[in-house]
Amino acid sequence: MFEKLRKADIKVYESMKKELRRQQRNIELIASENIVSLPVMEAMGSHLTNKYAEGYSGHRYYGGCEYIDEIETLAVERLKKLFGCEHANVQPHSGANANIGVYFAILKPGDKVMGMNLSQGGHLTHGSPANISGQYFEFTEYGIIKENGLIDYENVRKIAHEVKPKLIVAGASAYPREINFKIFRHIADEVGALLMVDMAHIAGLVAAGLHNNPCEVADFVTSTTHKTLRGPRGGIILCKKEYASKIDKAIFPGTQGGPLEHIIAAKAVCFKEALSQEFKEYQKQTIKNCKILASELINRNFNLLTEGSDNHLILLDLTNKNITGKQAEIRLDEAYITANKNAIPFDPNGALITSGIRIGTPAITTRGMVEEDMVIIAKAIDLCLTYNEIDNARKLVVELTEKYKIYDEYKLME
Ligand code: DSN
Repeated sequence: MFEKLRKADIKVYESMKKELRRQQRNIELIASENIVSLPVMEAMGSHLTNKYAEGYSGHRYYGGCEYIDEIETLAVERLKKLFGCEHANVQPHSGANANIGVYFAILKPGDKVMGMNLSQGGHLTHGSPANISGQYFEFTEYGIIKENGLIDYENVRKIAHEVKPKLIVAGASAYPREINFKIFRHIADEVGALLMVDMAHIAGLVAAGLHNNPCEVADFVTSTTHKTLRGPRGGIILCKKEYASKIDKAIFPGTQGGPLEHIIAAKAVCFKEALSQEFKEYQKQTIKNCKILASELINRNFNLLTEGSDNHLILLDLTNKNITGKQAEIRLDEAYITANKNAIPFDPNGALITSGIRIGTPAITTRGMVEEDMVIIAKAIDLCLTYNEIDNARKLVVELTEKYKIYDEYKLME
């Protein structure tokens, strides 16, 4: 594979090769990353990128879309089956575009919305002042209970009654516990608000039936397709039938032009994979691995937000380890462990330095790692962050990544 590229553009080829080696050499603990299958990659890297297909299946603004229609219809139908939803749009180029699409469909500039505070687990597109969401709409933040790190549902209710928002956004990027979407539905109903759930992080767990399904209660559900769902980089919107036309118009022509049909084909492949029993077993193992990693880290005197995890991610509070999140990220990287610094709630070090590290098990579980490997990973993290023994940690990492190769059987790049 990639032989033509090697001959045509050695610079790009060499950088891609180095990145593949990095992915093979490192333990990937970024909670929002995963490793796609070769069929997903093949669909992404295909001739479908040649085709313009503005519009939707059966109603395109270009000729020659009959096979594109087959593919996009397949993606939509599989997605509806996967999450049991009434309507699906597979065209958003990303999770951020999916969120903006929902806002554009139902809000006017200046409308009141509620979203989770970014430093307490939310996402930029849930009303951060740095994001279009925070600049065009009047967001009020809710957050967690300082003492236990759990979402403060009572405070969400109180704020909702005060603010009377048109829309409540639920969902998080760094929250290690199951979110009770039914409570959000009750609160939204009490104040006459619409409910949107951004399930990007947990979509794979929801698909496998291991997390309550927001499609049962929310008016709109958005997601990326590349995190726990293990598909190509992209976004989706699911909604009730009554909003189908508004949502479709908000994506095209509202906020996007031509859909990326090569990515939509890869989404269709990903949804087929996600409907399989093997995928359910993978998600179970992802959660199992996360629980073991959490308890091993607690045994090594690490503080975890909420003291554990129900899902695929852990948020480490490093304030007892005399190291910032930024320093920890660098030190882990030196030992070939990839993770990201993350603000902890009420972080004294701010968003650029931070006092936390977010880690997740989706990618290492795809790689085949199991419980006993989590013990080794916890030991390597401890060697880095508590004892600053980078060389010893790196040895443990290299042994593990040699054992669990990625794409090895495909000989992607020699
Ligand atoms: N940037 C993603 C994450 O890492 O969680 C969220 O979109």
